[in-house]
Amino acid sequence: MEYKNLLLENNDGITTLTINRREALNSLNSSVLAELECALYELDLDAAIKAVVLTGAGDKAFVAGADIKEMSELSSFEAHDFARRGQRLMLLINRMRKPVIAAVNGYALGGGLELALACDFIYASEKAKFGFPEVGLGVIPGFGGTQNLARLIGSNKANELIFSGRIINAAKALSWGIVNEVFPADELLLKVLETAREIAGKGTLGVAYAKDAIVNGLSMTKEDGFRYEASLFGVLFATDDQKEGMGAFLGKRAAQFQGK
Ligand code: DAK
Repeated sequence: MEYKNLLLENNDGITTLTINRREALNSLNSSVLAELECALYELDLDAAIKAVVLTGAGDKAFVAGADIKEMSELSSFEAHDFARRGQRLMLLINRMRKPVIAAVNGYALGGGLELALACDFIYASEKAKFGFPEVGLGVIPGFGGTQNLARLIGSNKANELIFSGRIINAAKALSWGIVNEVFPADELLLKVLETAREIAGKGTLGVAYAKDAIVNGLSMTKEDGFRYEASLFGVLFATDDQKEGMGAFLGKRAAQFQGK
């Protein structure tokens, strides 16, 4: 499919998906949301793709939030549709079998931070900036931001960021545990791709099931989570990937996983 607002680049089983709306700091309008949903859905179905990197075009913004211009003119029905589309996208990233890594190269505000938080983890450039300006616009984060941020860093820090609408820099986001690592701007994509390649070399189904166990286990009691983990662990013993992984270890050779 042809995309107006996205750039896709595939290298060795890793797709870099770049949101490309520089004139509006890559902000999310309904057409970007629809394209992202479509692209991620297709990537999830593509057996050749092992990991996805999500980033923003240019050196200023990852995503500067929802498109305020478009949002300000929405009818109630359209706002409902916009919310459902955004929430579907965040849930899709959670449900995807492939890891999705956010490479935050500049502003990640509002819906942009929500998009990054929906990814499996975040690497950032030293120029990155994070915040939830929503309360200053008279609303609250609506694409899962209150839930994902509080689960990630605890409610005290999430409260401070969301109630104040303050914008924090990459160093602070690192110390608060929002991002895993910070790199100089010109190294960010290289470092993200390095990690993506490392993941892509592991058991495809192992990575998919580990993601499933973590994402779904978070909303379970610990005992239910343990039970769920044990079931997925057991299922993996019916796969070629498990036989290949353990066989390669015992045969002292590199494993070649097929994702089946
Ligand atoms: N939307 C539309 N256009 C935007 C934009 C945005 N979010 N952010 C920037 N732009 C546009 C600017 O209007 C400007 O366009 P022109 O004037 O050149 O035509 C261009 O991008 C460059 O921006 P600036 O000139 O402002 O650049 P600066 O370096 O001076 O400032 C900035 C950068 C990021 C600090 C500033 O642009 C800014 O404050 N942007 C807005 C940040 C923001 O408040 N974002 C929205 C957060 S609220 C929902 C669920 C979720 C959401 C909504 C609904 N439902 C459940 C219904 C999410 C809401 C949000 O994301």
